[in-house]
Amino acid sequence: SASGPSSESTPEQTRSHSRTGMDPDSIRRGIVDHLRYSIGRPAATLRPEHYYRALALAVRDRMQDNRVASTRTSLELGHKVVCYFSAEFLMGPQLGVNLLDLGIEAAAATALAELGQDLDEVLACEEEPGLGNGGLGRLAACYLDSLATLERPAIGYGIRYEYGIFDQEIRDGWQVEKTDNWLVAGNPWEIAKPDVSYRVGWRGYSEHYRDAGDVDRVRWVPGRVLRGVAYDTPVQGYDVRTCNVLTLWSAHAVDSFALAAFNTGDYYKAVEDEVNSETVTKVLYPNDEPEAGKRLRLLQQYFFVSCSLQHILHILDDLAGTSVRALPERFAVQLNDTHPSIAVAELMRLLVDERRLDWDEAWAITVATFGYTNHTLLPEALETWPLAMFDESLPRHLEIIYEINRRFLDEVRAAFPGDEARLRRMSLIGEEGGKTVRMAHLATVGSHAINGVAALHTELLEHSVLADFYQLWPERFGNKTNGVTPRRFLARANPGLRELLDATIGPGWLTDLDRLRELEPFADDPTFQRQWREVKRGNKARLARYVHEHTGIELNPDWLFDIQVKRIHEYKRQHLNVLHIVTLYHRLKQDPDATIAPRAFVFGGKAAPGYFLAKRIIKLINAVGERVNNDPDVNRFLRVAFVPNFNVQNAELIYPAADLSEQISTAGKEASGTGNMKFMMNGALTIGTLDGANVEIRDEAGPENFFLFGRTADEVEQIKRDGYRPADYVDGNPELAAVLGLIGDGTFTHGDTEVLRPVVDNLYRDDPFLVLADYAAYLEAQERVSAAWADSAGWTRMSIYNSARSGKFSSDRAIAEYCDDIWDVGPVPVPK
Ligand code: GLG
Repeated sequence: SASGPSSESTPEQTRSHSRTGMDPDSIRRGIVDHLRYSIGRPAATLRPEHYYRALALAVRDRMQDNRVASTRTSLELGHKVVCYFSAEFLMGPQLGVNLLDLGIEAAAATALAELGQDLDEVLACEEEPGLGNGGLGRLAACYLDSLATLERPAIGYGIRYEYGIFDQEIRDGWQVEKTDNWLVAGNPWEIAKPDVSYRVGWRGYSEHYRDAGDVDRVRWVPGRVLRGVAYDTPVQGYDVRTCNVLTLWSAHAVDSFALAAFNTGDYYKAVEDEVNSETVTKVLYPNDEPEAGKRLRLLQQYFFVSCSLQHILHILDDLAGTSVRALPERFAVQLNDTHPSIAVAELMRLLVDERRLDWDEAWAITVATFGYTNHTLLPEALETWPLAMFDESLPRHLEIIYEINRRFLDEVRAAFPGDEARLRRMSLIGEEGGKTVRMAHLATVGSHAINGVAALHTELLEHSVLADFYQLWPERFGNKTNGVTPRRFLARANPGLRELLDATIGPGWLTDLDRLRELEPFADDPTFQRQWREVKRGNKARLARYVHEHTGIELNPDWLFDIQVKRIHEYKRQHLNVLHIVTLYHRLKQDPDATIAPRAFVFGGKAAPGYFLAKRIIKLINAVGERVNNDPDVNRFLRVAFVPNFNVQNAELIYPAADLSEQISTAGKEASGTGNMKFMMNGALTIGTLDGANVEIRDEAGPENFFLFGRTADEVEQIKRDGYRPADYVDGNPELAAVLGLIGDGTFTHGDTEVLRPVVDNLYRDDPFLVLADYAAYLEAQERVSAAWADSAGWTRMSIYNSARSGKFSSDRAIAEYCDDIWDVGPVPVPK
């Protein structure tokens, strides 16, 4: 605190204390110091972005003090640490949440004001680190937030991509990708640790040798070696001293290699080696599903996993008297999807080849250390690597995987004698259509706990994709329904609601989200309802300004805001949403006297650059939007906006502005969803299928506060088994036929009948995600939405109930479950 040193403070602490105090004066001094010593520009040339960097550095200093205290407490006192391995961390802008977490938003605003700066303007200068594609990467970021807030020692381990997810521009209705050069202005949050550096091998061969004790051993002789360097970003908990860390690895050339080449005079060879090594962490793969067979992607995965495991073993070595055998007592490693699953083989290599443990002991340690979270059932998303490529890239790891597999299949054989088909299904090596290494199987066999991310998803996992493994080890499986952090997605994103909640139920809800239930008694209170609507209207006006600024489209904040933001994917069915819009357009055009409750449809999301149909769906949305927004017959009732470059920053404006949340994936395809939770917390009602966490959202909100439609996962499977014929649905529904006709006949594309043809043809001939089978039910549910919207008090009550009952979807609940059931890590309060 600013009031001065406590009695135990050393002189050194006293100094740092006053330098890093939390009052406006200390913060202002911190900013001024950093402007002078870290930014170093003449005062007359200082712009808001310089104040942003100076404030960020001043905030980071304060977090570093907490970080030092946290490390001391957790490591020296011998507490277990959670290590979250993830190829993606979609952290979002840092300054706002860090101010919130430290409780210094007002103090920072005052300090800046004294320097003639505006906090909001300074906040807007931050370039967000887009080191993730979507839900999976953002989940990792929410989990780091909750781990720190729940005072659990934790390290996030990942990759410091030089280019994150591409920036999306919309030109003539098409997505255009631009590289995301997020580091170009520097990143004030990270601390480079050139001394925290590990060598990572690649290619080469393995050989037998005799060690000093004349024991036969195997070692890997890599053909190439890179160096990983740690960059640490502090992760502050909310209203606690705990500050954890996100360690991201950056690839460099090994100095000695470069030197050797230089000495022989081949300077350019040396530089080239540096360039090649650095490509490993150059760019994030912009795909939800892995691109099978991309060697660089395997190298990225192995690179960060190897650095991270070496770092963990190094920390163990540094703890005097701690043997590597204590690994599972001191560290819990969670594999976020299969991307880091090569860790199972790498840890075995480190323990057996380098630490010389015997196989059985090493295996027991490995299984006790790892947990595996599965995030998808889509078959194309389950990672496999062509065997030949894997062998060439990681020859020693392939040998280890063979040995793991040999022992594992023996176990299966003992449990299910004579079941050859089962052995083939469960093997770590796939045989169908060219041999492959099955990474989901490796992760499953190497983990003591395996979880799905929503109740339905876990259930499907246990009975379809991983059914054989569930039958062998039912006790290893469990569900951990996803959650999202209310700090960013409620308090930061929705300051109006935050204030109303504080005033209505008092503080404390932000770390105990179940307390939102205390809103229920106010659900029908006219005064509270009016305040609730005012907050929502303010959020809608804020989004309308943003949309206007970025698209030129005008939205009326009094209309129903119907929003779908997420990756563009056939299974998420943005095109089903468009069919509804075109249906309304068609009805209004057919009948000049028709009126409907006015609606603003808002879309946002990126398509993987190589995903042809997803990019056509973006074009479809924009084409329909252009026509609708400019046609006076309909634009009194309908508007359609596509928000370019959906990211964490604009997401914070979008979720709080929604009246209606579109969660309309084909049942059985969306593992969980997390956007659905962010909308709910902010008082949106959901129109959705029984898919992913929608099921639990509906259970919590109450079925009367949720617009349900569509085939269930079982029905979807049944329809597919019976031979789905989408054309039958068109033949039986003249309105649907007319709607598809409008899309195909050039109505929305200035007469061009080719551009949207692939979307129509795909639906008519194939429709793998049952858009047409669910169309009628979707329209009927949308009618219920419109009817409910007409009753303002009724809608407001439902909106309040949705927020009030969203407590389950806090990432604090999810992380508490992981800590209790999988990691066995309790709170470690760091003294203030
Ligand atoms: C996946 C799934 C989402 C899930 C997310 C986090 O598709 O349904 O919510 O992980 O578990 N690739 C993803 O985003």
